[in-house]
Amino acid sequence: MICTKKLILLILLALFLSLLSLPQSIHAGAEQSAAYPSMAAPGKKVPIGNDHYLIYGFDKKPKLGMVIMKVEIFTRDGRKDTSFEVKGDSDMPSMRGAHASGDQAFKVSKKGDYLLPVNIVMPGDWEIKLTIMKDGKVVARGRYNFDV
Ligand SMILES: [Cu+2]
Repeated sequence: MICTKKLILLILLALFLSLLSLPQSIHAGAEQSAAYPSMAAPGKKVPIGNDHYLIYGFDKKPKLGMVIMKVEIFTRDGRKDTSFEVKGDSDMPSMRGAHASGDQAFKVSKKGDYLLPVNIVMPGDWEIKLTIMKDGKVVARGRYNFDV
């Protein structure tokens, strides 16, 4: 008798725990996006803390194939600053992981631009997540969503 009761209790507990963990997995995607706030449009100033801002853009309007993403970082008074590390992660939100590039480091050009090739492999919704680091610490994150 006691054994059956314990078993029922265990099953109820397991059911309860599985219900608790369900909403977490559903919201995982939203939380991930929240960590990367949507940035102002290409060409607009995006603040990095109080003393810097960035402006990002592309070598052409993103379309199928390779596009080069360009990020410029400026001090508050408008001088270029190349002392940051910039990483980009491109993916399609509607099919997360299918074309995820993972975090890729931008390379600093002679002109002091941070550049990263982004491979747009199919039409649809795309997202590029930026991570800005200084001295090994994350100082800002942002994302840009667009359709191809
Ligand atoms: Cu896709």
